[in-house]
Formats: sequence, C-alpha cells, structure tokens
Amino acid sequence: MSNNRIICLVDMDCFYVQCEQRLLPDKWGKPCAVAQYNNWGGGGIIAVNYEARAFGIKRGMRGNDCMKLCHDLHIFPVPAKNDKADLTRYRDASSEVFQVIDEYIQSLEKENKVSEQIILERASVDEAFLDLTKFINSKPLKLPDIQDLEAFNTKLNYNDLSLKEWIEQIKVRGVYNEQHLQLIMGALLVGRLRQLIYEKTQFKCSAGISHNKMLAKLTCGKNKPNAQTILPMEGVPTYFESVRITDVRSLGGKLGKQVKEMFKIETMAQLNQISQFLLNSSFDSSTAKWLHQLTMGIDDEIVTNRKLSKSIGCGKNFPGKNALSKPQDIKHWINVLCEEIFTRMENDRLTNKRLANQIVVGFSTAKKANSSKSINLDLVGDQYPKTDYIASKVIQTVMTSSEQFEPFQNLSIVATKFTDIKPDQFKTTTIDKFFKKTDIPKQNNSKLIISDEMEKSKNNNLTTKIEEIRDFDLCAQSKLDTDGDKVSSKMESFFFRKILSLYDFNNQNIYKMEFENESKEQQIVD
Ligand code: DCP
Ligand code: MG
Repeated sequence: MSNNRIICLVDMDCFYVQCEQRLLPDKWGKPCAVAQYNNWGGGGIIAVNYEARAFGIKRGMRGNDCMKLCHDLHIFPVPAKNDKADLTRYRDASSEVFQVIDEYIQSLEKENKVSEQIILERASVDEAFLDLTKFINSKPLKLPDIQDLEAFNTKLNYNDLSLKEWIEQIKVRGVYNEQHLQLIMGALLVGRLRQLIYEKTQFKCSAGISHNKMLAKLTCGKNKPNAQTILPMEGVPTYFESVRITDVRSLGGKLGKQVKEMFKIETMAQLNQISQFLLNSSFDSSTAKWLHQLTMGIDDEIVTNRKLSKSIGCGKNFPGKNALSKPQDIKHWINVLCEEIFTRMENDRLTNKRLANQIVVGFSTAKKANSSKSINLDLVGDQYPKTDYIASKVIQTVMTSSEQFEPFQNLSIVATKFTDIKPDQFKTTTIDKFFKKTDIPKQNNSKLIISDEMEKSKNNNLTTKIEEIRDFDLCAQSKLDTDGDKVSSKMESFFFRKILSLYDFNNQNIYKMEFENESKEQQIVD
C-alpha cells in the first residue's frame, strides 16, 4: 500500500543563520546571511534567512553582490580555526535539536508504555525523518480541533483547498478516511515537537507530513518558514505539475538530470506521462518501475533508525591561485584536516560508542574533479590509531596517486563505515569514570594523578586492561616524565595513551588521576 505509513520530515529554517542570530539576538527578524570565512567578493553565501530571501538573496551568491540587493543585510562570517571554516557551532546546535527530538520521542513512547514505536532518522545537520506509523496506529483515531492544528501553522497541499475546507469536507462526508485522520494526527504530533524545539532552542523549523520520505521532504519546503504542510495522496497529481524532477530527493543528481535531458521534460507530472514502455527501453526494468512509481508519489524507502550521522567529514577548497602544488603544503593541510577529523572521531567514539572503519580522502584537480581514495583503518580493539598515523596514511595515499602533479583545488577527509563498539569491548567507558577533569592549562606541566578508586581496582580490572594494551607500548614516544620505580612501563604506556586521547580532543584540559598509596604526582611535560 502506498499510503499506509505516516512519515514526517522536520527541517530547521535557515539553520546556520538562526544559530548566529541566537548569539546576536538583536538580529532576529532582520535580513541576515552566513558567508564562508574567505573574504573574496564578500565571502560565499551558504545560508540565507527568509527576510533576506525576500530581497532575492540566495545561497551561492557573493556577499558583496548581496549587499547591493539589500543594504541592511547582516552577513555573519562562518567561524574559522586553523585558517579553515570551523562548523563546531552549527554541529553543537544540531545536537541540541536532536536531543529535543529524542527526548520527545521517549516521552511519547513512555506515555504509551511501549518502546521503539517511533523511528527517527537523522538525514542531515538540520533534518530528521520520523516514521510515526506504529505510534499513530496504536492510538484511537479522532479528528482534533482545527484550532489545535492552526496553532502550529498547519497548511494543506491538496489542490487549492485550505486546511479548514478540507477538514469541513471530511466532516461533511461523515465517513472519515483513515489515512486522512492519520495524517492529521501526525501533524499534531509534529506540531508539538516543533513547538518544543522552539521553546528549548529558540530555533524555528518546518515540517512535511505525508506517506513517504519523498513526499514528506517535498511538502516540507512548500510553506517554509515556521510552517508544516500535509500532503495527502490525492494531492500528488496536481502538486507534481509544479515539482521539478531534480527537486525530488533521489533524483537530485545525475539520474534526474539524465531523465530530464533524455525526455526533454522538467516536471514530475511530465515524467508521469512517459510510457512504461519508453522508460523500460531507456533504463533497466527495476529503475524504470521505480521511476514510474515515484511519479505517482510512491516511494518505499524506509525510515532507518539512525540518530547519528553516517559520516564525519571535513574539507577545504583551494580555489584559483591558492591551489596546492607543493608537497609540503599538501602535507600541511592533510595534517590540519586529520587533526580536526581525529578530534571529532575521538569525541564521537567516546560519546556514541562506535568506530569508523574507513577514511575516504577526496581531492580535485583542474583535470579531474572529485577523485577519491579509501583507506581501511584495520582497527584492532576499541581505539583509533594516533592522529600522526592516520595523517601519514592519508599523505601516503594522496602523494602516491597520479594526480599529485596537478595542483589540488580541494581536499576532504571523511570518516565512514561506522560499527558499534560492543559494551564489553568498550574498555575505556569503565576506565573513564576514574578520570576527573581539571582546569590545568595546556602549557602548565599538567599533573597526572591516579584516583583512589582506580588504585583499588588496579589488581583486577585495570591490570587486565593494561595487559591488553601491552602491544601498544608508546613509552619511547612519551613525553611523560615518569618515575621508573613507581610506574611500570606498561602502566606508563597505558597512561600516555589515555592522556593522549583525552588530551587531544579536549585540547585545553587534561584529566586528573590520583595515586592512593604513593600520593605521587607524575608530571606531563607538554
Ligand atoms: N549548508 C551549506 N552548504 C550547502 C547547503 C547547506 O553549508 N550547500 C548548510 C547551511 C544551512 C544548513 O546547512 O543553514 C542546512 O541546510 P538547508 O538546506 O536545510 O538550508 P537552510 O536550513 O539554511 O534553509 P531552509 O530553511 O531552506 O532549510
Ligand atoms: Mg534547513
């Protein structure tokens, strides 16, 4: 059945702009944009709020051109670190939003005394799909007050009917269409979620409520900002007269372009008119069938239970004369990117108890855009190798590729192929509780002290862990100023590894441990 699921998409409105406005509240309600940190032409615009869009300002324009369209435009530069964009602010804000969504789902399921009824899929930094089917099916269906829906700025995407007219029609007919009621209940649930997101984060968002991912995504954009739009199956044929093929999420790339050019058409309604015979003669049978179903608003793609992003990536462009031609420059930037990615991978490992198994290095040259090479990390156990090791592997891979003779116009590194660390495998979670955060500044010969608790368990738990890491004796590289009598070399290597990982991603902080018996403070000389 094409309409037996209730799928929603929640998408934050002009997300990066809102993140900046929250830090500078004077700017709420005023035309604003966010520009990439480089200054050429006033920076490249990557996010535009709706007040600025009214002046014709769009993503991809240069800041200076935007200022000509709107003199009052405020342009926020993307924060920069190590001479490259630093997106931490937006990622953190995204985590806040997902935390609210997660808590909301948990509260609904708790109320219903069941778990895993609602599926949440993180689709991007500011988008989430929700499959509400099971939850809604477990509730008695009833038509809510129209005011409740209007309070959430709910619209209808069905010919030119207003929400009110549609609901009146439903009432008059007396026989309620189950799918319509389910959509309306979905809209109420998502409306409450949007309100909660606003209350907890100050961010406004929009939502699409329909029967599958394709329709939810399309209809979400229909009445942005700060609105939600219901698309019933009956609304699809008329709506698709105005939907461009390449606006459909699975047709945004090469295939969509190919379809458009092949049949000289623009819209989904036009694609619907292409006969199955013609589609079959142009594509393999499964693609042809799938394309035809899309044109009828049918999309079977499931909402996957995924609260975390599938990859962690960072990159930098080197346009024009900034292209990297010298090996030392390429090495420098690979090191910078690896430093960033490793910090985020480590954070992710500890927070989300998972490990990336592959690194994909991407680069473009004037001759060849978007080359990529994969590196398997060949992980043993529950930890990553050191940043230097990852960086050297990346450098080796990139420098031995034939493209090295062409200057690099961009470089990117993406960590991917995540696997969960099984609880019994994740040794550091049990060890982490022994570490206390301290505010000792980086340059200050920070202290390494083992806690009482750690000492007590030294003979069982910890000893095993130390044994397990004996193959990683980093003693020789260690900057740890050890007292050989007090600390065995195995212990040293363990501490050094531990300190390294904690130190690396906290950057400014070091973790503090205390010896019980010796009350001896070991120095880490930075
Ligand atoms: N983004 C980016 N570069 C792009 C697309 C997006 O840096 N090519 C960033 C900036 C956006 C954020 O990701 O604020 C979310 O992307 P969206 O496509 O959801 O765009 P917005 O949230 O800005 O606007 P909208 O209200 O249309 O969702
Ligand atoms: Mg958005």
